[in-house]
Amino acid sequence: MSNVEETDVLPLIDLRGADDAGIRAGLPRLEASTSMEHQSVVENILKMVREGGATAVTALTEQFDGVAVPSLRVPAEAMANALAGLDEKVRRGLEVAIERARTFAADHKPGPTTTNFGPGASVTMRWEPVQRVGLYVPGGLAVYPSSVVMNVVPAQEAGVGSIALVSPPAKDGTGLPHPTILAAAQLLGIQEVYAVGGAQAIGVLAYGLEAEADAGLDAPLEPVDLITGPGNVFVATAKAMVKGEVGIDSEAGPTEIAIVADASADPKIVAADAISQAEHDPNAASVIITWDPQLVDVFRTETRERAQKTKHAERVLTALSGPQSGIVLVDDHDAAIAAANHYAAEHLELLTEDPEADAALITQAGAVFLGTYSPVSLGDYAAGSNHVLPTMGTARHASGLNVTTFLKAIQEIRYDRAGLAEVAEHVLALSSAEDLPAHGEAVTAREL
Ligand code: HSO
Ligand code: ZN
Repeated sequence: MSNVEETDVLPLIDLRGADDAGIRAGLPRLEASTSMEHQSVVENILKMVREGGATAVTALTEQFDGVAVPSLRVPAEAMANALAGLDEKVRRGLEVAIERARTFAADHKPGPTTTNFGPGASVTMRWEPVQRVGLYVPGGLAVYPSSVVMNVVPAQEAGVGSIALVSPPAKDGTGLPHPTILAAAQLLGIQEVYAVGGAQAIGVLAYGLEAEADAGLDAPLEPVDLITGPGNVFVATAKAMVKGEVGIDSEAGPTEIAIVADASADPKIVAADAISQAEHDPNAASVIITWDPQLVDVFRTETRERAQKTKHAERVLTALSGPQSGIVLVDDHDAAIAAANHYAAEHLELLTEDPEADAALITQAGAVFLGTYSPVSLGDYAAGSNHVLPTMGTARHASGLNVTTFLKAIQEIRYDRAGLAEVAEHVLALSSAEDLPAHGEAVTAREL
């Protein structure tokens, strides 16, 4: 693309003069990456889980994680030990995160509503929790006890009665998932935890497992109704494959942050926040949107200098200089808001003169962070909001994890004779228009 100037970090994406369609087309975006190769590997793994049960799962863990797992189900004692060994400050941090997430979630549990269409004619909508939820927690580089909180708390507040957690065994010789993951689960009262990761973990949740004492599974693992939680490309591919048989939250892509910033923004803060999300993944996206050409160099220089000094500089610099990141320069404030809406960021920060007024103009984003003192990393841990949010522009149609993710709506139809008589002729007209006369006859069969 000729309007992209390659630089070290945050390449300039000059969309000045572009119309609305041009702005949409010019925004930097990572291409979705699941290949045929991934699909055939995952298909095979799922088949092995279905056919080989717990023994096959243990063998797959040895093959892919290089870990021999003595007990697929994490023993209660190991859970208790993990919490006992948790650093006191981390425990307090998790407790505050849980408390805030719970207070927030409790506010969103919808009650039943009844709509009356006249005497003897009403429809009620009421909400019931998903019965059993499976939560995938990734291992490896990224160990996120905070994600355990973000997935479990809204499920619990929705009233989900049964939650199973799966996470790959750490390579520390214990055959157990990472201790902070176990500690977070224990803190939340989750007792059903399994040491399994990757596509095989998704298979286990979708199909269940029969008890197999030799594999450390004394009781059967019942299949779940809904799987949530992020994972690598194999996990995402497996989730897409079992979808339909079970519900899934979404296929989460790498983290992204967009920042609309004007001359009132402190460049140090713009840089720190852009770097904070780039820290997750070399494929993470950091996009700064501005209409002040003089700020391009200011933001870039500040970000470069800060990025070079950060602990995970290599990962961060890769993310910041990738084709998914950059500084988007547009003509004016309106165009900046339009760009933010088209981008539909997982996280959108408004570091502008009037973030409150700007927030009112935002129609597409996973979460919006208003002003200097609402950084994304606050939302990642302790704002009370959820950090599992739609990525890759899916905020156009999807929402962040919340209580309703774990609820189903049931519609109850309650008509009496007079209520049915009132509307019968319209049912008959429509059923004959669709050449489905038995539909109409089901109404006239009744004494009206
Ligand atoms: N920013 C990530 C969540 C996270 N950050 C977990 C730190 N730990 C996606 O929203
Ligand atoms: Zn984060």
